[in-house]
Amino acid sequence: MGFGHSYVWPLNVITSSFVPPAESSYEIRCSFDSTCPPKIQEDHLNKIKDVFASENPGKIPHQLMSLLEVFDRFKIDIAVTGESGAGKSSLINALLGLNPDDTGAAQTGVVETTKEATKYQHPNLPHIRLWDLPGMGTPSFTSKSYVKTVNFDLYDMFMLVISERVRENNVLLIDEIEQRKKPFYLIRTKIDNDVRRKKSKYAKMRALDQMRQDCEKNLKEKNLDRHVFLVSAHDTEDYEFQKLMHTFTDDVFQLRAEVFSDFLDKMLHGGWLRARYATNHIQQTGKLETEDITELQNMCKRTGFGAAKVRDVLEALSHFQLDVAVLGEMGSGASTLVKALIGLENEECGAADVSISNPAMSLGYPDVRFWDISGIEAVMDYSMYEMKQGLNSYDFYIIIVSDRQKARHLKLAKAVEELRKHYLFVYTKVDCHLQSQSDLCSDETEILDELRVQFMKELKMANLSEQQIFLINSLDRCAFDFVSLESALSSDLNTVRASAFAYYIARTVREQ
Ligand SMILES: Nc1nc2c(ncn2[C@@H]2O[C@H](COP(=O)(O)OP(=O)(O)OP(=O)(O)O)[C@@H](O)[C@H]2O)c(=O)[nH]1
Ligand SMILES: [Mg+2]
Repeated sequence: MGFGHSYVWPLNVITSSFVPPAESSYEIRCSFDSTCPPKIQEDHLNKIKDVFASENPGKIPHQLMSLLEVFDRFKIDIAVTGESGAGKSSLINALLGLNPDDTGAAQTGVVETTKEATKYQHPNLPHIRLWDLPGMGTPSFTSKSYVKTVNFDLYDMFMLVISERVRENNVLLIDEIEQRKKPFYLIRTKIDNDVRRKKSKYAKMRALDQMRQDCEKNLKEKNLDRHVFLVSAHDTEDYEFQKLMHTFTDDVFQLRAEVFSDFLDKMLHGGWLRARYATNHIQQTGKLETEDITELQNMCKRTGFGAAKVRDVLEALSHFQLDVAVLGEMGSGASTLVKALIGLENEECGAADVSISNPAMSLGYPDVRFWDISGIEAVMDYSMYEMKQGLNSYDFYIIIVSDRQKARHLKLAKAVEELRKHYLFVYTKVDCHLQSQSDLCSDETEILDELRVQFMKELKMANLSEQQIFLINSLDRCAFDFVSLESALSSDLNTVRASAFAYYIARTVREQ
């Protein structure tokens, strides 16, 4: 019996696209019973159940983890290409969130600037390598030899950058990309230049419309349906730069999964020559280390995984929702913390709209559902077994430390550790703590350091493995440890995703 059945543990949750079933006890079951809403849509789940139907569920997590560990190290290469001076390097800087003068930024200029392909790592997309290619149509990179010289075969996707208008060279590049059956975006940049002198809103709209039509006409003539974005690398808040970023972030997991499964297909089922060619390509481009390729081959032999099965697994993974429980006492600030994490201001539209059975979701944490669970004091009398039962349907936990005397957070953390899952400690309303200590004549840093030291002592005494606490004020995301909380959370959620998925699949197969 989970404590959800005898206790109504208030579950306050915010906006989402998820619509819960209309059952009166839903919020109870969802907070403390292992029947959280499905983490994968039914069609994908059914597919994956078929894939593993004849498998011993006990072996599934290990099999999946060894596949996903290799997949996690798999990199893909995106080339930013176009004519000389089109604005390729400037676009790369905009994608990386850098100014041209920042360290690590791509060099930009009014004369031929990029002379060799240069690799850039996107800070939030660790598996993606962006390549700034030299421009086409200069004496060193003539239109005729360009594709061969920069070697288009090395890249998995292209961002074709054009400025002013679509020229013959651009059409040539489209043909070369198409011949290789690689995806691409057509990015019309320097839009700010084109609309600067347009006085009225109407004239501006008309110019934008004409530019879009010019790009689309060339694609339509070739029967191609590709994304077109009108952007300015100098004004990333305007035009379609944000749309480009979001589309790219959404597309890129799928693309990586396709490139990976395609490689497996060639390696496992392509015949000796194709397999050797594909393996060399993956090694030479550094998409995987040699040991990973060997591990992948052995794993496929051991488990009988083929490319089609891997494709289904990765497809299900791309739809998998991670559930994060934000646990705190009544009034500890759990709701405010959830709102801050998903980027809603307290008074913002949607923030006040707290319903009892929707998880909070945000673009900042794709495929993560935050469950706001306050009122933990009500369940502290329950046994460790019951507590674990209740917590088990979540994948990750943020434990709010509010009343240190009662040490409830320690008991919760113990339960999470016994489930072999991960959590973070957060001390909210640290600004109030500072105010209450203001008569001690210590400075702010001393008070905060003292708080951390005391807390570490408690953790040590309780024999807990977590060694960090984030001191935050949820109403001010720039203050105290909020930024480091966000980056620790992103990195932890990335780490737990694969194992949460593997165990969820095993559980689902076992239950069917
Ligand atoms: N107004 C405006 N100028 C831009 C934009 N993007 C690039 N530029 C300018 O265009 C010039 C060329 O930009 P780069 O980014 O160096 O172009 P590139 O395609 O990398 O050039 P090469 O490497 O020489 O082929 C620079 O002076 C940039 O400041 C934009 O969106 N708006
Ligand atoms: Mg350049």
